[in-house]
Amino acid sequence: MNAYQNPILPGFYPDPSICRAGEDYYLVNSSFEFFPGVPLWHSRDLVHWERQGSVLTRKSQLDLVGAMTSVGIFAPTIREHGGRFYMITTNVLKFPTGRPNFIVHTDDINGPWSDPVWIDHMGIDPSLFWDDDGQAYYVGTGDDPESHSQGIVCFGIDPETGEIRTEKRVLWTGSGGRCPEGPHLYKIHGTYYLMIAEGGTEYGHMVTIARSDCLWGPYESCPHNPILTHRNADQSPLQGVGHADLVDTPDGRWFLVVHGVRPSRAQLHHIGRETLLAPVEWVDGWPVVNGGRPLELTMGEGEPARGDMNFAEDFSGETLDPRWTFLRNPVPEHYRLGGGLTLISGSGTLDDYGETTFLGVRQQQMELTFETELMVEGPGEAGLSVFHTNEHHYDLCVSRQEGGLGVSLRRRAVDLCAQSQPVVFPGEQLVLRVIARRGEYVFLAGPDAASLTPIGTGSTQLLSTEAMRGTFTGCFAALFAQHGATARFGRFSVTEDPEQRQLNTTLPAFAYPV
Ligand code: 6LW
Repeated sequence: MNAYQNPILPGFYPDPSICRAGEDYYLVNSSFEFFPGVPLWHSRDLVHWERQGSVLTRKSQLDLVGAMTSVGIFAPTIREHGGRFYMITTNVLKFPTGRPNFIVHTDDINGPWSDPVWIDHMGIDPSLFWDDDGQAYYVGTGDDPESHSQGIVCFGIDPETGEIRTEKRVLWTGSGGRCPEGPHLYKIHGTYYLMIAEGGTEYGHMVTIARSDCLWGPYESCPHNPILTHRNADQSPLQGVGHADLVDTPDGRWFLVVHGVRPSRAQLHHIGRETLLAPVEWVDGWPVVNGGRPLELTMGEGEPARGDMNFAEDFSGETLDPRWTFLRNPVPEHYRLGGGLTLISGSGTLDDYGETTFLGVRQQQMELTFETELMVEGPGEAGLSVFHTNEHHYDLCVSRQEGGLGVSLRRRAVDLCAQSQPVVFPGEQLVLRVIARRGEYVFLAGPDAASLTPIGTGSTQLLSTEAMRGTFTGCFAALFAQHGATARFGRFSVTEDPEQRQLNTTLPAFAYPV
């Protein structure tokens, strides 16, 4: 394989699952409280991925009303069987119903997916497997949502109805790491392989595997488990590597997709868990990942292929690019396209779990520039936010003031909130710019892009996952309107200039600050 750059999907694209149909690869990620849910990707070469929209695009498939941070959609699995695509996942908001896990399907990968069928099983990280006789099986964590120690549970299932067809049995409890989860079951060369994640999704994350001649076990743990981990690769720019899914190529080679994080410095990461790719070889009936070595940002020899991070939107189309994401289910009347994008405040704000008017794109690299142009009417405020959770966001807030438009920087980190005095610019329109750097965000505003005034800075440290409580997402650059404002956004752009690109692709190994 030619050289390529990891992550293959930079930014908040965690818990990757992959399948192949002929020469086409499809990949999905978890999406938590963001809508639409479960990003869907297509590739012909495993390196270049094109966004194909999302799997869960309707409220009947994905109800996120009141969703708090990092609830909603957990790890999905995508599989193709008999020409039909299936996606199985968990909406953790449905735990009180006793049926949080569900399957949707489609016969046309470009078309809409079905409404869910719900499964009478608690636990997370469901996956589907079809045996040679056509019987489908569910694997996932056990029934007790409080306990991860039960291991990986399996049962026969009807994937069209969600009906459970066999008793539930534990297949494997893992190699000894905490949180055995994220299982995928395969039959390869007549042997059943159960690959899972262990160690938790943080810095002790691992990929482990076991095999058996019989679906129900007993499963034998691979003698060189974990087959992939960076838990001791403390100098690597990639950390927390785990939660993998295997795929073969039409010519018989093997790869896995897995997620990892790129910390900005030791033990701090803010742009989310990102999808990585690794080559796999089979030795003595066991998979060996990347020759047993840690993964690199640049894999293989030569100049790596890497996607372009630049994106420019003038909101002149009738639909939005699939990268645009809402926070929870959108209220459609609050988003209007036509001669720009009009955002109308909802009853929620960036600080709560309500009907928040929010339209964001993932921050896919540490060094990027975001820019927008807006006009604001009415009371309240609108602007550009660097948003990680409702408790962790930095917002350039624009409001009408005597003499023009006022801009202030509001930085919220849990119960600390600092808002700068507004800088007032005469005129009706403002340009807002955020320069994202590894350690800080720089916020600027002004009447046009050529004359911007610094408004303030904010550290990336306080928007890092490690400053939060058990969160699974990453930073967005988001347009918003709240507290009664109506705002018209004329354009939005993400740029990565050559210097930023250089910094993004040659992240230093850690010189750990002591
Ligand atoms: C997911 C679990 C995990 O369900 O994190 O990293 C959880 N692995 O498998 C949320 O993404």
